[in-house]
Amino acid sequence: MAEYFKNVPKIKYEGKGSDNPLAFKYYNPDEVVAGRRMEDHLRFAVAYWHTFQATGTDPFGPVGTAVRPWNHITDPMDLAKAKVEACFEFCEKLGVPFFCFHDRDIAPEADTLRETNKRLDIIVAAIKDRMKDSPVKLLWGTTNAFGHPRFTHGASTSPHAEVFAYAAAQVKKAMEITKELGGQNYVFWGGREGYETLLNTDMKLELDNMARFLGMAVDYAKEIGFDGQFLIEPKPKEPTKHQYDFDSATVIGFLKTYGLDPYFKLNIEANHATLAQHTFQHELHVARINNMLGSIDANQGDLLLGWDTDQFPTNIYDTTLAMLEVLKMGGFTKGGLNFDAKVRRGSFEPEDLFISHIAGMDAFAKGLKVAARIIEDGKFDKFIAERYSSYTTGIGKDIVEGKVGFKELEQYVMDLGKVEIKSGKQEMLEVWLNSYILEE
Ligand code: XLS
Ligand code: NI
Ligand code: NI
Repeated sequence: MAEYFKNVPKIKYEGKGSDNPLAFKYYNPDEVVAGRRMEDHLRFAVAYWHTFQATGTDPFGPVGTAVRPWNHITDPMDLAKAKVEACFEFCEKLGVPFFCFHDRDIAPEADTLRETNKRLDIIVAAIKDRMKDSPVKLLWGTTNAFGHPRFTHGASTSPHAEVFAYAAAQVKKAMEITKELGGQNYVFWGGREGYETLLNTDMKLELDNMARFLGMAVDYAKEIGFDGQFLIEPKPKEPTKHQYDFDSATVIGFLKTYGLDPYFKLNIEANHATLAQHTFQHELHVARINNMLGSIDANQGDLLLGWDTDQFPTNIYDTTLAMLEVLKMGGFTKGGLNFDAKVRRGSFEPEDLFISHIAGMDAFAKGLKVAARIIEDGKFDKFIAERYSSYTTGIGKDIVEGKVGFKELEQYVMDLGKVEIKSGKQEMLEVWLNSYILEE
């Protein structure tokens, strides 16, 4: 078996003092935090598309910069097979337990779906074979129904019924292979499900069709006995100007409108949150309080750039606040932290693939430890409980218990005089947060 990353050894935990770029400073898989091993809390995944497919191009540099150990392979199927080997070697050396893929990442598309599916079957067999003697598993599979020109106007929201049919056939097959590989989730990211202008768009039909499509997916999962979790990944824009799955709140509303909410959870991506003018924590929180937080695409954007830069997550504030949400939901069950992130065009050496993942894993390990301490201390929870304590007695309790209406409330305040409110103490709380991050 060929070794692709010859200069990189198995990555080890060396602790805070280490300055070895190929070692973990915080991520120590067996360390127990809040009653669970770090590895089991974090459930990291490598994204096939960024790590094995991306070549370092950008809109101004169509020629890739990435130096990859498979760059000399020209036959597309040989290349696809080599990448399977490279993926398992990479995940095993990093100690990442999962990977994620789109159907078209693992096998190149052919002229007909029949031929394409044959190619997929060959690669799926190779993955299955490699899985036999590897701890690496599939976190989720998905479909690329946005890259091919047929999907220019969308997939399930295309104005062309044949495109809807094509997308359905593609998702059917992708669900089958995800099941075959033991995938724990199946993701729907609405590639081009959105629109550019209402001058040519029947939005109502497009939304109804998107719901019909998801309903068919639910039916087919039942039919083939796929028990993975279905996830929808919100994103407000890009590639279309108005993506239908704008943010957590929009997706939850959509699912409820069409009665699909029992079958789906959300896959929240940090960079999509900021594109929607929300924080990552906001998106996670909205999903969590609706019992819809399923999984996370762990990356970060650049607030000075208005697009999905998919950078590796290194911001400890964000990872801390994110892990707070994950711990508060009781931890991941089927989901995990998928690095939907790519190295910068300037970071073109193979080694950078390891360094960037290590950076993200350490940032989330640190975030996990800080979040666990915050929860254990309970200071923030106590502050919030106190802030809303007026709803636990008297008129507040009556409001919560539905015992009063406008008339009773008017009567209550009519002669009340001055109403006392308290400081929200935001800055004090921000200092608390800083202290936890700096001390842990
Ligand atoms: C694109 C999305 C995509 C999904 C999977 O912005 O993040 O990579 O995660 O289709
Ligand atoms: Ni994503
Ligand atoms: Ni994205």
